[in-house]
Amino acid sequence: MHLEHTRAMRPNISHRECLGRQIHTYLVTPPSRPAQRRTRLVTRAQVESTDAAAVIGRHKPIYKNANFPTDAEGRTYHLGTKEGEVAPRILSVGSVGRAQLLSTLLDPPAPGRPLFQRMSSRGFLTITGRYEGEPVSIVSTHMGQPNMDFVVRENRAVVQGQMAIVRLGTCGAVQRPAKLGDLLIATHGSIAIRRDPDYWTLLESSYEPSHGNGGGENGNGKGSANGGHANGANGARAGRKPYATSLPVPADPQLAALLAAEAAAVVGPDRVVEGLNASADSFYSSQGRTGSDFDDRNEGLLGELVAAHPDLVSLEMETFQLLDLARCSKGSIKAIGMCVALAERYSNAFLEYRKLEELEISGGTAALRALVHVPLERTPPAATASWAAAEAGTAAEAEGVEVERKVQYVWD
Ligand code: R1P
Repeated sequence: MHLEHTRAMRPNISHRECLGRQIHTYLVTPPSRPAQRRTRLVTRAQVESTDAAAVIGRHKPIYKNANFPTDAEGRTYHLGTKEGEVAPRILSVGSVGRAQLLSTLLDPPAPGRPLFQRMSSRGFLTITGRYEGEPVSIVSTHMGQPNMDFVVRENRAVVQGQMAIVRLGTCGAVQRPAKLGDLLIATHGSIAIRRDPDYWTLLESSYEPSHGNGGGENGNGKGSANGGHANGANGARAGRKPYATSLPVPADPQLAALLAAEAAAVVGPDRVVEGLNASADSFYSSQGRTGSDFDDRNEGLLGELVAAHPDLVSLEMETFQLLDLARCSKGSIKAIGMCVALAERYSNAFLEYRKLEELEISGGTAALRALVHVPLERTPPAATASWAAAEAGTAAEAEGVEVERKVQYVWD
């Protein structure tokens, strides 16, 4: 049995219009069993929860460059945007719903010119418009550091000149004075917390370093002259902890100061706390959440973090990656993270969820104001002159396709 697709719509209907309708698909059995042919309906939700291009049989893009894939139009592989669709000032938010909510803060678009919106096949939503007259984009980034990596690198590739990126997320407040509903700003930068699976591997009595390189603190894990493999495992285990923390990476001080001032203006200074952030590689074990289903060995993690970092205020999952990439961007990205404290990890309290929307609006207002007021250099550093567009041009030319290089900016 295979799945065949037909479109129950006008031939020239757009893909976006198509998402608003029910799309007929046909399950086709072998010709010997035509009686079992039947029709089913695919709802909009089903289309959006999968690769829509695959569902409706749309032509798949061709990617030529495995190093940095873009299609012939210059659209990036995961975010699906191209030069002209993303502003140099970006508000990165966790969820699609938050992106849509905060898009209501943007300047009203001109009649007949709705805000630019693009949802990629991977579910990254980009909304571009203006705030106080300045072009800005709001990008739903989803969860975790790998997704922040996509957002920073793929947006960097389609934007000319210097960029500013502010993350507005939710987080746990790690210690007082941070409390429920506060806006916590990573002015002191961010550390990363990573679970170290080698810790558990080295606990296994059957482990022998010859299966790998031993991964020990001393690097070779091959054991000593008197110990062979067993001592190698012991040596690798010595001093090892189940969770590793990085050194802090800094935030942009100018953007941090602007954001703190704007946040204080919106919610009042007593509800803004600046300090160090920690981005964990998971929501549960690496943030010190405990349970009996798994051997996580994290009961003391929060206490150790607070003891080692008295200025630690927030615990979440993305800011470290944003700041680390900004730090490595050769001066081309200014970045900062701010989060609404959704939970108090020290008291175990959780915010009433109905209050979140108002806090997102407050945080979003402060973030957008900081974004449009931070000065950016317009002259692009050589390394940031629209990498994706150049790659797309190369791919298209290789196919003999004429390349239109003039960029149309969606906010013009
Ligand atoms: C976990 O629930 C998610 O919420 C926090 C964490 O960093 C993680 O992404 O941020 P967002 O609300 O921005 O998604």
